[in-house]
Amino acid sequence: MIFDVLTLFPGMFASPLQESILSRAAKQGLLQVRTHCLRDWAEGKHQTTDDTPYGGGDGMVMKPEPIARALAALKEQTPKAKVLLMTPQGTQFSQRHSKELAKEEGLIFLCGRYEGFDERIRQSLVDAEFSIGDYVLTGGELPAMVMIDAISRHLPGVLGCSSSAETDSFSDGLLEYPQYTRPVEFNGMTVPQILLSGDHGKIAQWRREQQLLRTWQRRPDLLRKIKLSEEDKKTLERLQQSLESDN
Ligand code: 4GX
Repeated sequence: MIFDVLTLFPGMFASPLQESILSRAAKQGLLQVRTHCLRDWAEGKHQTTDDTPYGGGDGMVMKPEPIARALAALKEQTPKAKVLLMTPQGTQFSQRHSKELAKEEGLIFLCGRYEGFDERIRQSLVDAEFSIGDYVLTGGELPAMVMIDAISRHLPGVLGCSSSAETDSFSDGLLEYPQYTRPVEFNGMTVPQILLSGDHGKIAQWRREQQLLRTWQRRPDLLRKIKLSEEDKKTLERLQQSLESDN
């Protein structure tokens, strides 16, 4: 998978992608992140990439021509690559999108600053627009990194065989069960007895219960989105009743 990133600040991408899992994956040739400075496609002595908005108003707008030239150059190398624009106005990026996008051969991330891009870029040269959440950032660079990270985990070999993207939180639409490691007692708190029992059937059952309970308590919106098995439904009802009788 080739990730091309078009940005005014390529330096922002160095450290997050040169650590840990993504760096190992890049060294193994499983993925490649190539950053490109938008300024390289700008013209004139000052290599200007932005200008004042027509109609007046605050801030600056990114000019269309440098972006169009940059995208044309990148598309020549990876003709099938999808162009993604990072913006608060985009579709909210989710685990489902990360899985779908991991099937592409290449992705080109367009990262904007200021008030964003000239509308004609979005109209003619962009395949999809994504937001990573309802808050305002200083630019599209961090959203691009978030998406590259989430997408990369689905590429074959990136996570290694011991952990898999398919057994994570969200893979079945539920939150994760709580985890414990040594010591058995920490600051007066002990590990649930069942995890020390060695009974793998009971442990699996307890973990499923915890997943259902946590999702119900913290993210009821997720529970409404998935289809639970009859057994899960019964478990959830039992947990809800036992909590009600506690109150
Ligand atoms: N999830 N930002 C983009 C500049 C901008 C404004 C309008 C295009 C249109 C963000 C987010 C985000 C701030 C990145 C504004 N670009 N992007 N930037 N949240 O807040 O994706």
